[in-house]
Amino acid sequence: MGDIIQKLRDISFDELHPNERLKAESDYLRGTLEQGIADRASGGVGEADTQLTKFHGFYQQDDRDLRSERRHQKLEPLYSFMVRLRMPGGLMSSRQWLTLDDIATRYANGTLRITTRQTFQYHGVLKENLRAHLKVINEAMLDTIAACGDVNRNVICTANPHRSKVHRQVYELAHEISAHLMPRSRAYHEIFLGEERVAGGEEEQEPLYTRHYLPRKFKIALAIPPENDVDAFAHDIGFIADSEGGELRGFSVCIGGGMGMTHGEPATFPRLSDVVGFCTPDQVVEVAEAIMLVQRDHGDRHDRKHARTKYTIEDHGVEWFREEVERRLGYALGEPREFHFDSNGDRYGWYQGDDNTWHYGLFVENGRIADFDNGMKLLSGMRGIARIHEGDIALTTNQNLIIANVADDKRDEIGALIDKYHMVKDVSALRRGSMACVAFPTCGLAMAESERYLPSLIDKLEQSMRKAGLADDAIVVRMTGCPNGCARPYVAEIGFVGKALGRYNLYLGGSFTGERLNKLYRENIDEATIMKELTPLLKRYAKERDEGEHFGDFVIRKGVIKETTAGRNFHE
Ligand code: SRM
Ligand code: SF4
Repeated sequence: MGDIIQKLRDISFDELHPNERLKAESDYLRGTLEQGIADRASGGVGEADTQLTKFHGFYQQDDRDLRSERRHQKLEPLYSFMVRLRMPGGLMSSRQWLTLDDIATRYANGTLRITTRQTFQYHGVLKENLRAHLKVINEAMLDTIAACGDVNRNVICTANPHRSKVHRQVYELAHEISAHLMPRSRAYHEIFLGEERVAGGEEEQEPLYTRHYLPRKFKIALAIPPENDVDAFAHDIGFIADSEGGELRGFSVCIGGGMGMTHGEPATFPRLSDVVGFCTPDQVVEVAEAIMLVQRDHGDRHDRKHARTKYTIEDHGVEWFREEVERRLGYALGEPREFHFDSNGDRYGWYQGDDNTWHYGLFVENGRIADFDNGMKLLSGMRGIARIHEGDIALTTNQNLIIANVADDKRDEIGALIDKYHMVKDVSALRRGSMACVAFPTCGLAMAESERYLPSLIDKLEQSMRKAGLADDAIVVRMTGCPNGCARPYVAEIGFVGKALGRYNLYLGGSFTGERLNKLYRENIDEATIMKELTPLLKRYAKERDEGEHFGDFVIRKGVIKETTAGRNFHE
């Protein structure tokens, strides 16, 4: 713990980002949250506490569709909270599903939102319902601790542990990493679950994080080749499983990935991680800890736009970072193993795992589970399924879900419910490979629509695809409402990044497997221009592609876009 305590004691908080004082003086994430939540005069909490709620897994938001109307009426913004679960590996029982579904209607906006990090978000939770909401989650043996904030976030892994022994082992390791890197402060239990406070010293309260926590969010993903559903290179740490004959041998270790950037600020950029070594399964938790602690002690605490691990690595060099990690570990990492990915998408429909049990992959457009006006009743349908399904339900990092380990005698019944509730539309491969972040109306940072808009843009792109003879072809398309990159758009073959209402930057040339960044192709364009740009390119792709060539590779081979070699030349 020495490095950070010493360093931060020597520096005045005035020299650091204001959030640093806030964290350190928050009494281990308590702040004035207790009072703020109890105060009924406002629907929100105090400014400082809005930062602290994140560490407990929820965000103060206001309805942006109503923001200006309420301002005109001299009313405070219509505050509510987005609540995010910590669910490493994204697995729950049917029983847990039913509980989570119940509180979506009771305390939130009646929908469940699968996120790109394999968990659920609730939107529209009012302050007076927060405690009750979190208590029910706790009773279901789940929590929201560290789902947001400057800590290690929800640990993600290739979906569905019931598929094979390796999937199970990797899932269990995701849980171990998550548990090990959890903040130890009891603030959450005291403020929201009514636990009595027991005084404790610094080491007791936060042995890993100290009262300073991390400079910024920190993310870990575990991938099982040939599937790169988690986009292993887009996170602070990526662990890529190496297995032989169904036995897990260890992980290639990747460090320094991240997506976020700011328009017009070339010092910010998405970056893919570097593969720096190998560790065995029993080393993976301590390796994750060592990497996180190097970042804790050397990450930038002045400028939050420069505070992720990717910038620490850019500033100090990847070799230096690896040596620091190895110094802490007391041993060198092994040689990375070879791996091969063939897609970063999900599997759909019925399929069998290694032990022949059945699983059903369900496409959920942009992760929103609701009963829609068009007759598709995902919420009611999943409720019906959860009532009879004795296995588990798994979430994916592509915002989809899997009805996992289905008993043989339940297959027909589940199939009938899928039909009854119109849960599966005839969806093109293009739509199945698409993903959009939340954006309006809840996201405070959105510059353009995303979840509410992408489906209609896909309608139009589907027409162009059909006309070009590409109706059955898969292209990875992702959209975000701002450059923060929540749907990992910079690794998509076609990426749309919001600039202003109705306007997007268009990125091309990511790989089908999530292993290459795309590049800016056109800036600040509207829908008509998007279609004008993409329609001829799709036609050309249909005519001139090589056998099996993916769209992202094609645009590079044809010189439409220059290849990126890593995050570093993203802006060139
Ligand atoms: Fe994100 C901030 C939603 C995954 C990069 N993200 C936000 C906030 C909380 C807006 C805010 O700070 O006020 C968004 C809430 C919107 C809402 O109304 O729900 C938000 N992020 C999401 C989700 C729900 C998108 C989705 O449609 O699924 C994802 C939740 C994941 C989870 O369960 O934990 C989500 N965010 C990501 C990812 C993808 C990933 O982690 O694999 C990224 C890019 C990877 C990375 O971190 O580099 C991502 N979110 C950001 C950033 C930019 C961070 C940066 O380094 O610059 C922000 C803004 C910030 O932190 O300042 C952000
Ligand atoms: Fe909001 Fe931007 Fe993230 Fe989309 S990418 S959810 S608009 S922060």
